[in-house]
Formats: sequence, structure tokens, C-alpha cells
Amino acid sequence: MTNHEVAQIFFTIADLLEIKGEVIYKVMAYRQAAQSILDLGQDIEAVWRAGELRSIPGVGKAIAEKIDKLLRTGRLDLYEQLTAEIPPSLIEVLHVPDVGPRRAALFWKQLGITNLTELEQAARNGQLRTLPGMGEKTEAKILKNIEALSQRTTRVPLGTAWHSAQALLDPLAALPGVVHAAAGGSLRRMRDTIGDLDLLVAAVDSEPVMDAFVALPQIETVILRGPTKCSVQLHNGLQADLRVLPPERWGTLLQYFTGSQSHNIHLRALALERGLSLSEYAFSREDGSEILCAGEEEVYQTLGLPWIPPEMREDRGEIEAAQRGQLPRLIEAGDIRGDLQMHTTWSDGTASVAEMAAAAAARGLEYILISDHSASLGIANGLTIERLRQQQEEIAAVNAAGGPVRVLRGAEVEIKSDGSLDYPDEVLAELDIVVASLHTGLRQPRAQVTQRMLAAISNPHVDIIAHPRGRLLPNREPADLDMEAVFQAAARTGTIMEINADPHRLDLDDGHAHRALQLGVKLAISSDAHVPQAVGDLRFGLGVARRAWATPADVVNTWPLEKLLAYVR
Ligand code: DGT
Ligand code: CA
Ligand code: CA
Ligand code: ZN
Repeated sequence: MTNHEVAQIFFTIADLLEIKGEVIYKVMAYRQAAQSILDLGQDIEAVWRAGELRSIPGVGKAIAEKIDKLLRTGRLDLYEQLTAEIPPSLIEVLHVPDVGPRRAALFWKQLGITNLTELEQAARNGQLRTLPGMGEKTEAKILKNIEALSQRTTRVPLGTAWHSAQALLDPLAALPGVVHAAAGGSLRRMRDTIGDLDLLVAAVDSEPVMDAFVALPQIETVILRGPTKCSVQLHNGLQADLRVLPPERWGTLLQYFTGSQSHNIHLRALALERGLSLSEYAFSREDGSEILCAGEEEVYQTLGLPWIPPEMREDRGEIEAAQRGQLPRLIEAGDIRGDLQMHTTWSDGTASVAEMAAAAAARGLEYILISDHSASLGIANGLTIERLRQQQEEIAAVNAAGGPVRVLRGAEVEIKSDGSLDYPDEVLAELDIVVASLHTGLRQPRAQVTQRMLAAISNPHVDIIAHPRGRLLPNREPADLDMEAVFQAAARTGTIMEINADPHRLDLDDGHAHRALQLGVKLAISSDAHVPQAVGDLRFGLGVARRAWATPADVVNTWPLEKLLAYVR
């Protein structure tokens, strides 16, 4: 283990003990030892082998014994107990000014908050103010602190924007006289991050819609209000633009504000060739008369085009493809037959194999792959070989019970820092489908991390690479992988690349998924569900795939099970 890894474990112990309310001198002892190890000018393993652990400042008998245990066995009981009891990701929230260990514990116990993103969400939703010792002011302060801390761009992840938009649209859609209410903009195009919300409504009378909109509780300030348009700032920091036009103009309204801008510019040029000008209101002829479009199909039809799916509207060749009658038949939710990544209580999921299978059945899926973490991901309670085999018996029992969903035996096996896999080949050979992924060493230099990935891809037992680049939205950068080399290797070996549909991952992203397809790589869209409700919820992953122009044939979890199993064999 590196000094950094050992230090990290003791820092984590200190933080978790502090959240637990342990006396401060004990917490400080671990923290001081961790800092000394980090600052040590030589390898901790060398000091350990020389029997000189206690020469390290702050390392007494008790901590020296723990370091010895850790370096000998790779494990430490205290660390494992603490991380099993308290989610280690909760430590992130300690970095927020005004959030101490006591509040972190409170947020976790009362609201189930386990990380910074969830804390931010709870603050935005006004949940923190309801807790003892908290109020609106503290909540606002914490939210400001989180924002300052992350120094992020103002774009928000698609999933967050989606829920925010739905919560605004639902009450508008229910108003009398409202015929359509939908989100346009980058949200409808399913970009992975969203700058602002563009809300569109068709109603005979715009005034009551505007009145209702500005009265919604999510709205902090009204930036601008006209007769048919309105811009507001929401409490969650997002800006939302609302446009209201009569139903007979819905097609042009929706088309215009869905964008993208470059797609629209290209369409306007086509309109001009026909002597028409195109706006959000209508097509106008040179004599000033209008062509109204109540639906988007009519907008495209007027230009001699078939309707183009919003996810393709980036002027990346979709208009030319439409003109040639060669738009791909994009993958849709209805094409999905299976879900090839999920976690159960065997590792870090919340539900049993049977419960995940039942959730899949409720979604109408035909098959699922259980892919719990492998042993070395101790933080996620990864499975030893023995536990993996016990799990396979449980899977066999669920299949024997004869439910509608076939449960496949799998694992999300760690690609270790030297590129080897966490299970030996003969164990991988027992599994129906093997998913491999990187969770550690993501910051390794390009050549090294790429080599690891290529080693995993070249293992004949590895079928799918999960969340290949390891990014987290909005702020964790992907690993510095040579994706071109990765895709070439995947194409050669038939290794499938995952689009992880978790809205905080969306990895591969649309650009990489598109390139992978160009090189002949197959994709899987997987939920990475850790709870039953998430099984088969591939909405955002489908958005990525559609932006990559993926057809059902490109995505292996649209295939019948027999075809999939034959492919991975
Ligand atoms: P975002 O909000 O940065 O994630 O990206 P969008 O695509 O939602 O961009 P936004 O909100 O500025 O505008 C929404 C759509 O409205 C945009 O995709 C196209 C249309 N639009 C807005 N302003 C203009 C403009 O000045 N010219 C043209 N052609 N279209 C515009
Ligand atoms: Ca927008
Ligand atoms: Ca906008
Ligand atoms: Zn994973």
C-alpha cells in the first residue's frame, strides 16, 4: 500500500469517529498519525519492514499495531466496521463550512443524506430547515457554502434538471386551457448537463399561465415578464424561461426552443430556399401570410423533411441524413429487454436478488445481470470468491422459482491498479457475463491507466466495461484514457462498452458512444441500480445512446437473451 492509501484510511477513520461523536483526542490521534504518514519522506512499507513504525511522529503502540495489521492483511477491522456503519461518502459534507460532524450525523440519520450532492439537493428542497437547531438562514448559508466549495460551472446534471422541470410543468399542465406543456432546450435534446430550463406551453390565453407560473413555490425571483414570455430564477439556482403561445402555433414554438441553435440555423436556411422565414410563431411567406404548425411534424414536413428526433438536433449531419431518407431508427425504451448492471445486498445494494428480479419483472424486462462488486472494493462490501459462489446458489434458487425474469450470474470485477482482475480466470469462467470496471487509480497517468483498461479488455472472460471513463457529474473529471485505443481493442475483442444510465455518470457520454459505434463496438445501457426502483430505469442512458445515433441492433440489452449469451460466449 502507498503512504497515501494508508493515510487515507486513517483520515477516514478519524472523520467517521468524529461523526460518531467519539472524544476529540482520539479523533485527533488518528488524524495526526495519518498526516505523519502522508508527510513521511519514505515508503511506509519500508519503515514497517524495518520494524520502525513507532519512530513515526504520532504513531504509538495502538496505531502501530493497526498499521501492521493493515500492511500484512490489507484489512483493518476498525475501518471496516466504521465504513459499514456510516457511509464514507458522508465525509464530503464535513468540508462544507457550517457543517460539522454533529450536523453531518444529523443529516445522515434524519434525512438519509450520504454525500455532498444529496446535501445540496436537500438544502435546495428546503429539507434542512426542518431539522432541530436548523432554520432557513442556516440552510441558505450551507447552500451558498456548497456552491462556493465546488466552484463549479453553472451547468447542472441532466437528472437534476429533469426533476426540476417536471415539478414546474406538472402544475402548468393541470391548468384549465393548457393543451401542451413540455420542456424544450438542451433538456429535451437530453444533453448530459443543462444550462437553463426552457418551458413551453400551448394555451389559448397566456395570462393565467404566466400568473400561475410566477406563483409557483420553486421560484425565487422573476427576472423578466412579458405577455407571452417569462424568465425566473429558481431557489435551486437554475434559471427557467417560459414561453406560452396558442395551440395552433405549438409546432413552431416547440421546434424553435428545442434547438439546438445550429440545427435551427440550418433549418432556417432550408426555409429561405423555399421563400419562407421560420420563427417560433410560424413560417411566413414573402407576402406576409403565415403557415401555422400545430405539431412539430408539420414544421419538418413544410421543409420536405421527416420529423427528426430531438436528441439528434445538433447539426451533426442529421438534416442531410433526413434529406436522404436515411435517419437511423434510434433505440427506444420499448426495445430494452434486459439490464446488465445492478447491485444487491451482497455488496452495496439495498435489496435481495429476488427483489431486484421482481422489480425487473414489474418493468417488463426479460433478463437481468446481477453484478455485485468484487472483493478488493472493500468500501462497497465486495464479494470474496466464497461469497460469490454462495450468491450463485441464491440466483439459481430465484431462477428455479420460475419467475418471468431470467437472472444471470455476473460480477462487477475490479480492474486492479496493475491491470489484473480481482477474480482469477477460472472464477470468471463460472459467470454468465462479466462486467469489469475501474474504481481506483483513476488519476494514474494516461499510459498507465490505458494499459490497465487494455489488459482488462484483452481478458477473454471480460464481456462489458462499466462506466469506462469513471467521470461523475457535475465535477469529477474522467480518467485520462486513450479512448481511441480502448475502442479499437474493444472492437477487436468484441468487448461491450457500457453507457451507465445513472444521471451522475452518463458514461460513456454521447460523443464517445458515437465514436465507439463508428469503430464497430457494441454498447450496453445499464442502470447500475443499487435499489429496486432503479432497475431498468434507463431513461437518461437512452438519451445518451440516442444522441450517439444508436439503433436497437447496436445495444446488446435489446437483444433476445439467446443472442446475447451466444455473443458473449
Ligand atoms: P443550455 O440551456 O445551455 O443547456 O442549451 P439550450 O440549447 O437549451 O440553449 P438555450 O436555453 O440558450 O436556448 C434554447 C433553445 O432556443 C436553443 O437550443 C435554440 C433556441 N434559441 C434560443 N436563442 C436563440 C437564438 O438567438 N437563435 C436561434 N436560432 N435559436 C435560439
Ligand atoms: Ca436551455
Ligand atoms: Ca433558455
Ligand atoms: Zn461501478
